[in-house]
Amino acid sequence: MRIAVSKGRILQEALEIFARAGIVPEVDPERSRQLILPCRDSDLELVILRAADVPTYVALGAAELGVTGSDVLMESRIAGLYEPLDLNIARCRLVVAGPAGAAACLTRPRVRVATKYVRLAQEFFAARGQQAITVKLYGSMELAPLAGLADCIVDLVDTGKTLEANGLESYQTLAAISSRLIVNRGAWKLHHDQVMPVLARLRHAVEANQEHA
Ligand code: PRT
Ligand code: MG
Repeated sequence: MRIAVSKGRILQEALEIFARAGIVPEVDPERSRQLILPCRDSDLELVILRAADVPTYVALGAAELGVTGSDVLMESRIAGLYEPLDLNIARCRLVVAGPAGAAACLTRPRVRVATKYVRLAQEFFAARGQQAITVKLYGSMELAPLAGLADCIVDLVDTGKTLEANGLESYQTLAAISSRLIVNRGAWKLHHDQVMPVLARLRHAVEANQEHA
């Protein structure tokens, strides 16, 4: 079976949980350029992907299992996936943020929002009865209000240091975020006897990880 894992900040914490579950790639994915990584003593292999590509691989069955952020899952809302386990890693919050002291934009009828999470931002402002004019960005969201591109941003915050360093503050939290194990629905049914033991090992590994945190 193949496990698709988000590269970047999720990867290191995911590898720690995998190691506890006895899932250990033969080469170090943080050093190697290999894209398919066979694991020791098993028929499992890891594929390392951009976060947003993980649900696509798993939904289409190119990987049976995957690990990605709940932010990615909420925004993409791809069908054909089960989400049986919260790995409780790469935790952060999805927030509306903007220049310090300018939270009044949350009360105006129209607001310009820069974000990678266009769908979630639209839904948030629509529920408040505000019209959101969204600008889709792929990175450095924090720059948008400073450059006059938007009134506010919808983005992830961990320590809050990036916001602070740029004179911004969080106005409101939309969701708590963590990484999730996802499983292809077909694999869940057809390969139940292969999926279940891996899920059980990962569940124990997550519990052990929590105890040592
Ligand atoms: O890099 P690439 O373009 O391939 O994709 P990516 O940027 O989406 O990947 P990467 O490696 O950044 O990982 C993203 C995933 O990690 C997200 O989908 C989340 O599930 C998770 N995650 C957890 C975070 C953070 N914490 C986080 N703090 N992703 C991004 N950030 C960024 C945030 O956007 C902001 O710019 O970190 C900055 C804020 O950090 P603080 O500590 O200053 O608040
Ligand atoms: Mg990144």
